[in-house]
Amino acid sequence: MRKAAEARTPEDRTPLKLKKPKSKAAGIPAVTSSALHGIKKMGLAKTARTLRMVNQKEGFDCPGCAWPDPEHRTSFEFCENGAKAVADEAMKANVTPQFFAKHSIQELSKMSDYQLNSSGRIASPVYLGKGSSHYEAISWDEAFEKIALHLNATNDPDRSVFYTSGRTSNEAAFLYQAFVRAYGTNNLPDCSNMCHESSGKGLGQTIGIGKGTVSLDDFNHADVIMVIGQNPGTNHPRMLTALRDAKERGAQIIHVNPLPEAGLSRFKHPQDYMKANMKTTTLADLHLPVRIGGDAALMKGLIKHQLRLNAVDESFINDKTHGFQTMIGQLESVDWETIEADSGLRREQIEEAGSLLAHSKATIACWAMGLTQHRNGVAVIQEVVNLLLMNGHVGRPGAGFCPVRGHSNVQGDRTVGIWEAPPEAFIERMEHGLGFPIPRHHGYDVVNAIQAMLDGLVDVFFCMGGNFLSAAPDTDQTANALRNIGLTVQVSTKLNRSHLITGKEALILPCLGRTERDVQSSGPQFVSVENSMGQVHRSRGGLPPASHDLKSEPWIVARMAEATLGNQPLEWMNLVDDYDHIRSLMEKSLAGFADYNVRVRTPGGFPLPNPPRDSQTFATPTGKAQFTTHALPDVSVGDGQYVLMTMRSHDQYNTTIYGLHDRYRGIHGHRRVLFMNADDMVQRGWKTRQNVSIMSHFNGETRKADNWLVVPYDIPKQNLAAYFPEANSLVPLHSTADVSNTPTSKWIICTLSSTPPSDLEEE
Ligand SMILES: Nc1nc2c(c(=O)[nH]1)N[C@H]1C(S)=C(S)[C@@H](COP(=O)(O)OP(=O)(O)OC[C@H]3O[C@@H](n4cnc5c(=O)[nH]c(N)nc54)[C@H](O)[C@@H]3O)O[C@H]1N2
Ligand SMILES: Nc1nc2c(c(=O)[nH]1)N[C@H]1C(S)=C(S)[C@@H](COP(=O)(O)OP(=O)(O)OC[C@H]3O[C@@H](n4cnc5c(=O)[nH]c(N)nc54)[C@H](O)[C@@H]3O)O[C@H]1N2
Ligand SMILES: [Mo]
Repeated sequence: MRKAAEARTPEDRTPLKLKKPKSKAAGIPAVTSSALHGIKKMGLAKTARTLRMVNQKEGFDCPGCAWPDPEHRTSFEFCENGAKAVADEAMKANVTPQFFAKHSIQELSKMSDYQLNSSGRIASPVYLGKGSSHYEAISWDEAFEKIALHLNATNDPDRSVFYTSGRTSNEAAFLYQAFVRAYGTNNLPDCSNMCHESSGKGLGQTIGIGKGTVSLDDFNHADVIMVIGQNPGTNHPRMLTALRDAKERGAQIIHVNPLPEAGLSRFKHPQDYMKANMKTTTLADLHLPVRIGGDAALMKGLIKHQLRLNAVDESFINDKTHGFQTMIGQLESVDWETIEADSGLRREQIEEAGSLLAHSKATIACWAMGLTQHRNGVAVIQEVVNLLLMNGHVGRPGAGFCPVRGHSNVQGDRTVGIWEAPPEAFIERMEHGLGFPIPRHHGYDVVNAIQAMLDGLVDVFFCMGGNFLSAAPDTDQTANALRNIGLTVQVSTKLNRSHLITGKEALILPCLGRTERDVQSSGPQFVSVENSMGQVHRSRGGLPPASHDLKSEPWIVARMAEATLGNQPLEWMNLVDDYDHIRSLMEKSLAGFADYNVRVRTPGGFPLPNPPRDSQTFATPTGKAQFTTHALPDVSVGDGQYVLMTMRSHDQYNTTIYGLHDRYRGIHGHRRVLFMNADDMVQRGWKTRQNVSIMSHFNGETRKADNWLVVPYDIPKQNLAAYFPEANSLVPLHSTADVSNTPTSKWIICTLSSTPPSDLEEE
């Protein structure tokens, strides 16, 4: 019989070692760390061979992040964390049916996320039967028969849900959404719902496109670059090179972050060591240690200061925008006292930044999860839009919006149709290209999908990559949701907790990774991806597959489609014989993809149309860029309460844990730490390593997680930080951003106790 598996990551047993947080990013430790990671996992020769293929025009796209590649690449165009991502994928395929015979689901669930991932690549398809405690080998044919049986058991296609994580190529994602829509539903939640959905919605409503407007070259022409709520030293290390180059050309950088993230203080390009250049560059000219959630107030302050300095581009505002007067009218009712209290910053600090902005001829605003994962995620991004629009900083060299995407193809997936709520024009074009009708009613996003599962409305849950259980909010609730399902299917490369908390039956279908050769019946294939700046380009894996039994994602989709729908309404297997066939269908079905098969073959790829960037045109209802007016959010925190944000360490890729160190923040050997302001600790009488329980509070409900070690840190008072995914059990399912419905992973109201209170039983 199957015994209940642990949904939450087990508590760390390794000791916590503390060092002084770093004020400098990269450098020799980064070079050795990436080399060591590779060598430990792949061996020396393979490491050298593999890393030379990353991000080259004829190589594969780094599965790390979505930061674009420069025109002039070095032969080592990767970073420390990209190297970790590549080495992680290049591990041996030790997760075999024998491995599963040895370890029950329950036993595996006692392993840490780090141990699960370290088990290696998944070697062949496996199946978990009803009530069974172990996965067993299954053939690909039988696996697809099972999936088809479940999908065809109902005549309501909306009882099936199809998730996508953001590594999936354009070809796989396009084919997948075509199948899902042919099957009859728009239930296509994706990781974007938990990530940059607020950016997509915020920008879509105001500038008419849900994407950024800058290209990499704009960084060479910017006067001021704002980096807001983002930790590039860890999560987008190659961005530091762009920032360094911009600095050397005279740009100034403003860093808005509750934490003094190392990458933005001093930076040394790791590859400079090879040239014996020992110079470091100070990146941020100004660090604004905003309180968690205080960015909206800060933006209002910056706009106020610009107005006072008369830094306003009147002709741009008159010709190209709408709503300016209403926006500044509302601003009059916001006083500096409130701005200071809400942002946690002094007026002089804000004015200093405002003056830099007022003198800038070209400003770029970059941001990531520090803005999007808030209740007002959409509104705060629209305040950033207000700030830049008032000086016309869009659609001219060196200026614009730069939401820095996470997963390496999350933007491309959305472009090609992974979208639970596609607009009518998108559907019409897709219908025309595909040649069959597409359902109009919108599907579930991530949070609504979990609720639907809890409500017993879902029979089949298919995941194209990712780790839904651990990435989603409210781990215990999400686990209950998944256990409620008939069949869960995971297309994966590595073992994770979503393989252990499953529906009544479960399948794991192992796939090729980005780095591996993909050969179909017509011969070797390449795929395409879109980077954070809308450039579409090729990616071709070069390594032999980790196991002979791995299939490509497009092939898996085509076989599932064929098993479920037969040869209707598309000839699925014919499409994957040669990925050019998929791309031909994309040419007809998507705006901006004309001549895809030709243009994708040009070295470096091609940019998708971006009307704000290309011609300062804005596809909004008014035909103009839209200023918006928002009241300040309530950011008050009660006595004895704190706001917790969840974030990434330097040694993880989302839920994949590469190691137990967060080098730049001085944390070693242990992940269950709670970063806390030293004065707040003194007030509670707590010392470093105090063991505490965290209780989160939302709508009268309490969630609790025990055994966190407190670490004093340079973080505003009443603010706390802990790592994702350990802290996800504290994120309430329905605490989401307005409009985007993104979980508020950076705004969790908490209390702390040094001994677990007895009246709250752990669930
Ligand atoms: N190595 C590595 N690379 C990655 C990833 C990874 O896990 N590892 N993940 C990828 C993915 S999917 C994504 S989305 C990106 C994520 O990239 P980031 O958004 O940089 O990731 P987070 O660790 O969530 O960090 C958010 C930052 O926001 C700050 N912050 C928190 N709350 C606030 C706030 O209220 N206001 C402001 N101004 N700042 C705040 C935090 O201090 C932190 O510096 O990285 C991508 N790249
Ligand atoms: N509390 C909290 N929660 C968060 C966040 C946060 O900041 N705080 N961040 C959110 C964000 S920004 C995101 S993007 C999500 C991430 O959510 P997901 O994308 O669902 O999670 P990942 O951890 O990136 O998924 C890792 C798994 O993907 C599989 N994988 C890796 N490469 C491939 C591949 O090429 N193909 C396939 N099929 N599978 C592959 C491996 O099996 C691996 O275990 O998490 C969100 N959750
Ligand atoms: Mo993300």
